[in-house]
Amino acid sequence: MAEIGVGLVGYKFMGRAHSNAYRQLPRFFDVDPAPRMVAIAGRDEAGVKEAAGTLGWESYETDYRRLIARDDVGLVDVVTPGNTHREIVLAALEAGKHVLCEKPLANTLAEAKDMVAAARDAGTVNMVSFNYRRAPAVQLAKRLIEEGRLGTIRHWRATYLQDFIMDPQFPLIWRLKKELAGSGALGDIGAHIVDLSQFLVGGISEVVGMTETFVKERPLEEAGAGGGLSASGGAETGEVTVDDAVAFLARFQNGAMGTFEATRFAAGRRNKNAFEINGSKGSVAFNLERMNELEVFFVDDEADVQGFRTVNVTEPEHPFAGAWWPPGHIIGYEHTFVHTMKDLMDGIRTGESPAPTFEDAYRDQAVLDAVERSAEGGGWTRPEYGGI
Ligand code: SOE
Repeated sequence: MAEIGVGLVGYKFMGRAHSNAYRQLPRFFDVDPAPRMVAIAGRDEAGVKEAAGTLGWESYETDYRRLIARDDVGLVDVVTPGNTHREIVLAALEAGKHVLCEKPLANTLAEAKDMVAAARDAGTVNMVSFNYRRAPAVQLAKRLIEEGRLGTIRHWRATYLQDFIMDPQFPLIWRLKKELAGSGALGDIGAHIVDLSQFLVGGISEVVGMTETFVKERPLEEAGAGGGLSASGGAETGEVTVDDAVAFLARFQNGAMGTFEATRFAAGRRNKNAFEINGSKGSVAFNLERMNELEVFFVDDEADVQGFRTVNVTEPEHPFAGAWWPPGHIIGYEHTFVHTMKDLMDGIRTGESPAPTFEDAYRDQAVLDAVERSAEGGGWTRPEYGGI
């Protein structure tokens, strides 16, 4: 079996999720090439050295440029904060590597445009890790829509709800700084429901939205570590420069209506990514908290038994499901990354970039950009899809 050397840039949460996926992939799927976990890169040598051992990498680098320059690395996987995506991805493409980039592709539409152009020039395989597309239940929803089982799509209704920063004492981490994260809930979790909407329903012609930052000042991270006291003796604080929550309406190019909400202040909702699609012949509903299930309703069911029913998407004929366990033995969040890597390896074999490609992710970025412009007082705003 052929192998491809993988170089992973970043080793925190997404570094762990991607490392686990590379390690598990060849144990459950026939892949050619198979990923070889050659090197992981991070600036902090102690941290990345420990991560290499814990996560199963053959070696580590403290400079991503050295990782990209290695002849034994054919695929560069970027899981760093969004402000570094462009520079790392462009360097990897310039070096002729295949590239997987975590979502969102970039912090701005202009950065995303540069990355699409570089990917076209490089001619290698590119993909963005919008992992929820490859939950089997989401893949089943896609199949039902493509088979016409829902009829004409009328409504897309999605929420992505978290609550991890509700405490005003939660420190000013990188995700709360515009210069590092680009935006808050909008680009982090809103990006997921935008991508799912474009995957399942299609392109968006215009949006109107609003954002809110509920907690505008937070303790600096150093303050949390016992340092950084202000003159008055309290913990030093810094300004939150991104949104805590976003809500927007959308009109899809195919005439469907869309409602979107993403927040980090939904008390009790740890990671609830959920959508419902209503069509002229039926509906589907997905909830990541019940990831193995798809709620379905079809208008042509017999009248006396009409109603939403729950499909347990763990049968061999369901996408990806058969590779794991017998029916009814459920899978989890981490498996969506394994499925992403499976399709990436297939794409590297065929030379075809698997969706979502950089171009797909550019269209996601255009929607995020339009929502930001609308929220800044722009009213109904059109995504600038044409920039590429
Ligand atoms: C934090 O909101 C986060 O880790 C996102 O960045 C991921 O994309 C999402 O899958 C889980 O939550």
